[in-house]
Amino acid sequence: MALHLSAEVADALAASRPVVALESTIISHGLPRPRNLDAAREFEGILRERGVTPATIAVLDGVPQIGLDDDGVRRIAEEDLAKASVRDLPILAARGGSGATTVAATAHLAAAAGIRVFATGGLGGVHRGASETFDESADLPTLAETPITVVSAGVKSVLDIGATLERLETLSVPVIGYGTRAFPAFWLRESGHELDWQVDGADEVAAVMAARDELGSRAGIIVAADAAGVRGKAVTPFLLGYIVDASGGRSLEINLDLARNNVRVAADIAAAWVQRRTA
Ligand code: PSU
Ligand code: MN
Repeated sequence: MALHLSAEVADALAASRPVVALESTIISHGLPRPRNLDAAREFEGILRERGVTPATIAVLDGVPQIGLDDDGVRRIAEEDLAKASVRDLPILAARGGSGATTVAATAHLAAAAGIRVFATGGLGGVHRGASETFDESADLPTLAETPITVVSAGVKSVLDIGATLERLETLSVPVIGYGTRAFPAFWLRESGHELDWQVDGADEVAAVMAARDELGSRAGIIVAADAAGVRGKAVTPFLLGYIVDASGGRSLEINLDLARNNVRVAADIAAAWVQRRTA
């Protein structure tokens, strides 16, 4: 599939400068208008401030875009775009259609363009009741065969976290806590699931990425970051507050905080990766 790289992303990759991929489904389907447009610009701004080139990914008029211009960012925020996972990409391409890419589709396209680090909010995973419905996001099997490091605040809060972690184990996708051994439950810092591995900085993640390459693995790496979450005795008041305010407000701001933090962590990892490779 022909990809279109924005000039700044193509230049950054050619010059071995750090690049971080960003997904568009969180903008199109995960955040309300008009706040989503500010958020899309803000995520890009956080990267630029750190000297990292943002590559927001979407399919526009049949062409997978790796890096969007101002008009492209506006389109993913304002148009009613299809939610596009990996299986939808050839259909959109053949028909000249447009779509906002999920974690799976973003990871697939970013890796095809040579991008190694990706920041999102929460991953898809195994839905509750999946033993009956088989509803498991394509995010999981895609990360089993897509060499990219994804920074997330765990998985979407409505999912079966234990089952998702079991599937990631089966699929041989490393899951590493960033400064924590507790797998976050999106809004909450602790899901009750302990991870096997913790790293305490971006250099350590870059070292794992390098070792992954040397070992010939094709799997992605999930880095779980939790900085904005709620823990301990704050959990119950938080949940009550959330139930009172289920229309948005507080949960929206926490969603944004989590995503911002993931973008910052991804920026550090992308910089550490480039430094390691060019050292
Ligand atoms: N997490 C959220 N909001 C979202 C998503 C994840 O809190 O909108 C999106 C991501 O793009 C993820 C996708 O890849 O949902 C997974 O959807 P599905 O379960 O249909 O594969
Ligand atoms: Mn599904």
